[in-house]
Amino acid sequence: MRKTILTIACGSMALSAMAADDITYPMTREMHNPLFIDFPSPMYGTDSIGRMYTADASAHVWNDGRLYVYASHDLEPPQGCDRMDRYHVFSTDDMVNWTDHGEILSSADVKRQSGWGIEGWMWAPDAAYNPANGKYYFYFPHVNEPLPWGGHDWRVGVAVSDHPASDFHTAGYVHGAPSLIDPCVFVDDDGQAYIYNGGGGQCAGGRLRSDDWTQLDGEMQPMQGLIDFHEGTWVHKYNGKYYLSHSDNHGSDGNQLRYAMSDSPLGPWEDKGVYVYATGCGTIHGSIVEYKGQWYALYHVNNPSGRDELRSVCIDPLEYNADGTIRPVHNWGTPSGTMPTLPTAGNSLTINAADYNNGGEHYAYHKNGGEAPEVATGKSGTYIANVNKGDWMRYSVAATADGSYDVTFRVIPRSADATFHLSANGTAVTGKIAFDGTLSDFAEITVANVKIGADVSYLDLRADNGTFDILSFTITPSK
Ligand code: FUB
Repeated sequence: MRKTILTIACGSMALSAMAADDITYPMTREMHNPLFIDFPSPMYGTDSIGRMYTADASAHVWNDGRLYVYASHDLEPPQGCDRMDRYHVFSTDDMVNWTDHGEILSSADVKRQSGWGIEGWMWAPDAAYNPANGKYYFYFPHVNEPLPWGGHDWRVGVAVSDHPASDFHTAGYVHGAPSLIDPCVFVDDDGQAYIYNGGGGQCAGGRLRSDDWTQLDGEMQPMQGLIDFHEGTWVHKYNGKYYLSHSDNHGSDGNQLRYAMSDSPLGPWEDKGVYVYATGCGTIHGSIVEYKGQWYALYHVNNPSGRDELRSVCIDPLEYNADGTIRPVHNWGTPSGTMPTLPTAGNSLTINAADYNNGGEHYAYHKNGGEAPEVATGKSGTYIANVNKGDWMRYSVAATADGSYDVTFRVIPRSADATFHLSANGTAVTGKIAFDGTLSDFAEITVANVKIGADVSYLDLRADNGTFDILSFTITPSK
């Protein structure tokens, strides 16, 4: 049996052995997806050090030639969104070595500097640079006060600095912006700055004053034409067209990133579909940026922690089609052998569970607790043992047409409550598959008429509950 424990190292010092006082910023490390996780971060309410969990990445390239990422900060141990109380900024000039510039703003700073806001509640931010005055603007959604009926009085706070990653000072908030989360600021080629915010199905946009990027020029208006908008607005421009990307309300395996296009920065918008499939994390929040001639998509996953309150930012190349539409971001890794095509009538395809994609925590497999899946060998062959709630394995496949398939899984349920499901491109294509009791050897269970679309690129086996071993699954066109 192979069992690999992933170690969390921080230079030569284990993170747990550090104290907050040991951290000196800026610090630079080589990073691969998921990003920033190996930077040390003070844990909530103590002096000890944990991992750096980040979400809601807003990426920008400023005129010093570096790519900057302004991110939300999830606190360990998991506190939930209400305890998010600070922001860090990260940057790179080679896409390999990333610098953590340290904390740039906290809810305590906001209260001290401008007298509003409560502790925590610092959600997805964005930043902008105004070449007319050389100032950097940091926009953040923050709760001014809880409302009596259980809602929140959200404001779009603004902090200003002469530097991209330090010395931000709160300048108040954008008066008149609706009480919504996730501000985004887009600066057009003519220098006009636009601001957006939104959540819970509402998205608004408007202009910032050309002489004061902390204030609105007129009122913000609802953005028209978006489909299934949830939150996380991001606006960018490519080849003269405007793109508004956002998370949706997709249920199984988490939210997805969708986008819409327009000839105007304030719409109306035409929805163009999904460009980042669900990753298993409840939320997703992205940005799109060009750096050194390559476009990138940023988003977050929960793979390193297995928890939606401890997220990690990822970055992957983004490609456009000739008509300006965006191809789904290829973040599902490379298959370990040849990539099988789904079978035609009269044929079947068996995929061994242990043949999950090569790659790593970003896209190929995930074992909750930071271990690699347990690959074991028995009389039936090589299988994956002790698959637990939150674990998943990914298999690249190709489909040539929309199809309906019967899928037979060979599984040993190790606990009576074991359930799992199959997903295609991040969408569940089966319900939760359950067993009657536990078993000592592999048993077959078949789910009939599983719909798999022609666009499918990968299948995920996702454990919903309990513990089971899995040997293989066979896909056969339904009769
Ligand atoms: O990070 C807190 C909230 O979760 C953000 O504001 C949303 O976009 C979602 O990612």
